[in-house]
Amino acid sequence: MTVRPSHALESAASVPLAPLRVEYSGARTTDALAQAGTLAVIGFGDVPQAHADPRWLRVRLHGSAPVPLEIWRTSGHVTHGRDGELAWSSDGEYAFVALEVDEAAHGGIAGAARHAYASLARWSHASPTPHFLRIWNYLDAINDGEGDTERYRQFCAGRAAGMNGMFGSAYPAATAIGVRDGQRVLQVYALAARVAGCAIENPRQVNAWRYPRQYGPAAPGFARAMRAPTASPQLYISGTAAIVGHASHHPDDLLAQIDETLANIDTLLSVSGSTAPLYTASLLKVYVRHAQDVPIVRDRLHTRLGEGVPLLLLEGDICRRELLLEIEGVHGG
Ligand code: 3EB
Repeated sequence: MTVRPSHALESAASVPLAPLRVEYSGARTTDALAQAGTLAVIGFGDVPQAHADPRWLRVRLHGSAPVPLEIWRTSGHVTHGRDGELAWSSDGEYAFVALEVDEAAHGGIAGAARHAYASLARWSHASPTPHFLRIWNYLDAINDGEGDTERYRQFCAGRAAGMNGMFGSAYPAATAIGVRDGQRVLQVYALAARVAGCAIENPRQVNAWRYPRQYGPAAPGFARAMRAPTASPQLYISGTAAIVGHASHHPDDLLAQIDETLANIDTLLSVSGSTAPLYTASLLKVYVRHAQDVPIVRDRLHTRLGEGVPLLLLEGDICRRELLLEIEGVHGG
């Protein structure tokens, strides 16, 4: 073993990371897991959940056509394991960490969210990759319940309690989407890194963590995007919808919601300093509330962005009832 002088160890903290390679792939899960450098393989819908590998995760959302796998790859040597409820993998630069929390064991969705985030916080404190860049949240029946009892609002309250100030006002990028299979199991997974990223907010939108009280007792703790700690710019774009200021726009107009969402994402790209437009070097994951809207959304995105942008389209519920779609993505790297 080589003992490095301490100044080298100190400066290691500021050395940028190689970009994470993210792709949507028609590969088979087993083959994807067997490839060198695979940090995580995320399957959607009906893919068989036959893998005990902690890097494998199935999200309970369906597409109208066969949905590709999402594969994360690093250039380092990946190790993986389980730590209580947490499944993890890491190459020392990046980490994938995931958990599933049974709501009934925690008194409901708020308790489950609190438990999930407290678990992630505990994990990060002991990890060489303590900085969360991006977090995904999937919960059943997200719009059930009225007013402050709506399950999304309860989720936000529990998440805030579990985070317990760990992020200050520098939240990771995030997605929170509703599944519809009646399984009251909260699924949370995250990308963390050895070096912190830089949270990006959108001047067209009120910062989500400053949403006014009318949207629930606890504001959602996420940033609009996260600039990864990479030398070549890489941006993790949070779930983005037709919200301007803090209000939803175009409640009954799918095409206008798509265009407003793209305007929000374009603004994020320019704020982040990206010199490449969205239609290059991007992967987009699109959540659509109504199955019959999926082809319309696909066509509109092809018209606006060209056919070259990899799209992963899923049917899922957005956290506000009037929102018909949400788009997240990875840009650059
Ligand atoms: C919005 O802009 C739409 O609660 O983690 C998008 C991304 C949304 C993440 C979250 C919610 C979340 O408020 C909803």
